[in-house]
Amino acid sequence: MERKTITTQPIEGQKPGTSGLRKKTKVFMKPHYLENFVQAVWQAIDGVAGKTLVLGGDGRYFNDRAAQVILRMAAAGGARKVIVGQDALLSTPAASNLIRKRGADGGLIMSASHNPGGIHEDFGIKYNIANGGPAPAEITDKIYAATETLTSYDILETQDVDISTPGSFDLAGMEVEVVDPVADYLELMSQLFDFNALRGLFQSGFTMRFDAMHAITGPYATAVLENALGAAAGTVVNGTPSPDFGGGHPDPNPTWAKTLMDEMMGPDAPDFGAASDGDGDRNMIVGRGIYVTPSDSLAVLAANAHLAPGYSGGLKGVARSMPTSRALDRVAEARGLACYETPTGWKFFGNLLDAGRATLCGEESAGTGSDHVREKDGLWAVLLWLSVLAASGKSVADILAAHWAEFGRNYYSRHDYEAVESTAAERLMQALRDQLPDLPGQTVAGLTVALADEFAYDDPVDGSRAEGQGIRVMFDDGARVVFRLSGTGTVGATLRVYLERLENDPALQQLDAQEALAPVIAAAEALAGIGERTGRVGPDVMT
Ligand code: G16
Repeated sequence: MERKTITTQPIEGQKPGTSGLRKKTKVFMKPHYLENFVQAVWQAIDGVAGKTLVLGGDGRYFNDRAAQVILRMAAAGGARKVIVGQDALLSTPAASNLIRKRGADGGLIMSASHNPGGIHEDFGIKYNIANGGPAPAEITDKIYAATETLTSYDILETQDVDISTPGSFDLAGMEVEVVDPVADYLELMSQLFDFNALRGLFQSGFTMRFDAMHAITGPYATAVLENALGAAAGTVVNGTPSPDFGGGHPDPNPTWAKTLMDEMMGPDAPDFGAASDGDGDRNMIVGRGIYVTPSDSLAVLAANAHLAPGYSGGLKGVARSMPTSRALDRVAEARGLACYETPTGWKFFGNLLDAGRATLCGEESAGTGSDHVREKDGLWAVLLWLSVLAASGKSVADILAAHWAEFGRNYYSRHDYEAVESTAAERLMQALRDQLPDLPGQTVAGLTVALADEFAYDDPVDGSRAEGQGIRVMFDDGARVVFRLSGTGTVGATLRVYLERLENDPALQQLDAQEALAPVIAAAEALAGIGERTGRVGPDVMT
């Protein structure tokens, strides 16, 4: 075993996005690409020497190879210990839990989340800090700066280490502890939820389908739902993680989880359906015959969280990302809870959770979570829904109808235009920005603009400011459209258009969302000229 210093040079474009660095797998496989980025992480955290890190990923193509490189680089850098998931597997929430539980200094999670995997698809890596959450801008900026000046990295020259069995061993003075990826997470869930009540639900004949989409949540969902809670065998489908996610797109939304949607809308639908993404932090919730938007799911969970033991004392406050619908705000207002509006990106919730200002938070992008970890957590959201269903004895459709009758319905949808030519997308955003000062008072496709701005966030805990976080146009009837460019794509630009309209009349709360949103969709087109500027006739994905 020899510690080597390898000469390298900066590689362009290693700027972390909304959630770490995501690139085509083949880009990550290029000489020095991964190594440069990992060395930049070490530099950003003032060196890895003496530190304890957690390491794991969602099992996508290159996960196993990258883990070996990271272990050798951690050892070469003098790390004290790396806690690694067996076979280098860990879901994102499980990694967050391990960082917190073991008091680690941080962790590296190998995932491109919901992006497809495989040699021709995407790979990614993100650094999480000691609170278990994604690195804040202060650190990601340092990582990026380091990638621009690197001249060398340190790595151990040795054979691959065997991480296929739990246990500990020494790697050139660094301890490697291989852990069962599921055990600690299962324990945490059993503390937050009443497993006896949930077992009772399944014993009463309640049926469920969980689509793990060939991704990391399979082993977790099987252990929790089928083994611990007694759900029927076969409740979890596509439960074995595969390097290319079975050739699919592990994004739990009605477009990519179509098989589950079809089953849930069919004549023999189970009572409850759910899906999660590549790295297990996102969730999709579906009832028999009814899809629950992530924004509604967040609001329903906030209104009912007290039904689970982990939240029986009530919530300290709630938070949502700006583009997420304001259904949550209505619950917060009714219950007298503080409600925070943050930019897109889970990292912005970290300070609020750490400071005890919020207990529950969520995003329209199928992410919901609480202060139990510092990441969103797909399976946790499913267990909280099951807790609500068990305690209320109602169906998902009845829960939603009652929720809308009490709080109003925020019709909501996101339209995505993927792989748009970057310059065209930037121009579209700039044209919107240029219109902002003149918009208030104008009527656009029949809707009158009340307020228009580009969202900026001042963190109430550390005072940091994030600007340029999406363009929002509010109409005087309570409707809203938000335009943003995604920070997680790997090809061109993804334009996200977030559409929302409030309906307080229960007689009008059962419409199809696209139909109910038609006036807002028309206003968005009139404002942005999406068709003309992108050449697209319609969105690629509608959530
Ligand atoms: C990540 C972030 C989320 C964000 C989502 C979409 O999720 O953690 O906070 O909402 O991306 O971001 P964007 O709109 O910039 O693509 P994940 O599940 O991909 O890690």
